[in-house]
Amino acid sequence: MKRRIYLVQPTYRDLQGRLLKKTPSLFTHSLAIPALSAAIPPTWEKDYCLEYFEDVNLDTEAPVVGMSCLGYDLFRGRELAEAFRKRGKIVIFGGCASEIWTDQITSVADAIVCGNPGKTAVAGILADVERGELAPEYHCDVDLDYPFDYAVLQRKGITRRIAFLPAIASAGCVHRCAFCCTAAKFKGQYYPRSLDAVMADLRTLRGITRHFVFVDSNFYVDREHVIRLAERIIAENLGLTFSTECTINVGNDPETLRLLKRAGCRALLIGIETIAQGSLDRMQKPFLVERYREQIRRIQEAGMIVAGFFIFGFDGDAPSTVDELCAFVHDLNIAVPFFNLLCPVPGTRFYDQIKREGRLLASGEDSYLRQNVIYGAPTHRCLFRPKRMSPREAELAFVELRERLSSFPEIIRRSLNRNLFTAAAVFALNLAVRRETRAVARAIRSNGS
Ligand code: B12
Ligand code: SF4
Repeated sequence: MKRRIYLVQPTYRDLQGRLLKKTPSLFTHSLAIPALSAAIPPTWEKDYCLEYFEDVNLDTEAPVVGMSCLGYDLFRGRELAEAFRKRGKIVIFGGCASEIWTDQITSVADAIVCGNPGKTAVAGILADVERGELAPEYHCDVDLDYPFDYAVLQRKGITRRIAFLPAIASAGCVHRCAFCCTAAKFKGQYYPRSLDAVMADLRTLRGITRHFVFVDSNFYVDREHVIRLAERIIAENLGLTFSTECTINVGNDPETLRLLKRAGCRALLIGIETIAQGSLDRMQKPFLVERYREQIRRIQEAGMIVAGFFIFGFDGDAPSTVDELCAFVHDLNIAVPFFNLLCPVPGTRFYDQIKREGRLLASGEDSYLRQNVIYGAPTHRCLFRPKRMSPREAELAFVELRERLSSFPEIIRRSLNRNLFTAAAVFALNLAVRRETRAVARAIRSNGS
């Protein structure tokens, strides 16, 4: 058989069946295909399709298709898999959604790959394909210890449509928050990536951009790893700036904060989630709300801005919680507040709990497709019954919250910053959040639950 593989990352369909494509630009991009591409043995030819930017070639000459799905793109992946299989192709699925939502794809997948297969595992799977002995499931270790193939993102002007190119320094997370897909996939395991591989990627990035984002689920798990990485970035003087997502306990660590700043870190994206301790405890996120103010202040004093990921709709939340959240974001000068409505994602412990309690409203694929008003839009439909408000009240309060936080006076106040580049970046990100908010508000108001 011909040794050729077609690597596809599908886009999303919205509820009207439209494929979401090309606009708006993306904040960042997944590293799945650049990682896989670099892991394919040199004896195999490879083609790519990042469907958000380009059209899928169903008539590819490649006999094998690698389908990578991270979220609700899984449904589009399933549709494409059916079409490929009708044409006699072998379809192998992987990615976070494929892994934790397997029942959606078993009927269309020749194989489902769990984990992060490196060069050896990928070569093994492809050898099984050649022998005609492909197994229905592969459970691989996490191997990201090799440089990735960024050329995948450099085709067809794609990099120009990504605000911050991605890099990664670790996978997984030691925590097991009940709502989180990373917890569902990694179950409390954390894997630092080899620093040689990370640095090789940063050198590649330096030839393409000056600003990137570490897309680790939680950058601040292994303090020594973070410190050694920061020291290597400083020693190589790459002239890159970056942001990254991590837990708030980094605010207890002034030494690491100082090093991160020197290494080029300009923003930390913190999973704050809620300002109600009870809600945090019920989700098993092990942090103390009473320390938030001090921790956020320390990060800001170290010279980095704090962007916050929040969730609305916890059992302790009511429409009146909106006032408290707006005051918190305002008082603590959170540079970019990202709010999602709590979502029971299949595979998570929160999903199992809500289902057990008879509070699940999601009735299948369509419920999740309703989240796709624009590409990568925030989760904004209430797919379960919260305790202190109706699902409709939760959605309307969520829209009010986002609208209040994305008013122009709020955005301008948040963007004022000594550094011109940072101020411009914060303003642009807030504008993007405002655009999403308007699309979400239209969708919610025009379509009651
Ligand atoms: C970049 C990113 C995005 C980008 C994606 C843009 C794009 N077009 O690529 C944006 C910002 C748009 C985005 C949006 C969303 N995301 Co997102 N995102 C990520 C993020 C931060 C990085 C992904 C990445 O590069 N990982 C690193 C690579 C190396 O790992 P990987 O993707 O798992 O791929 C490896 C393996 O899975 C495997 N693999 C993958 N594909 C394949 C295919 C084959 C054939 C094989 C063999 C193996 C294989 O090999 C790869 C290499 O090791 C992850 C968190 C994370 N760190 O993974 C969240 C994450 C994937 N996102 C998540 C979520 C929840 C969302 C949103 C729903 C959030 C929201 N509503 O606000 C939306 C999705 C919107 C939707 N409608 O579905 C969840 C999981 C989603 C899920 N399963 O439902 C994650 C895990 C974050 C989290 N902890 O909750 N996201
Ligand atoms: S700390 Fe963040 S990445 Fe880790 S399990 Fe909790 S929500 Fe997920």
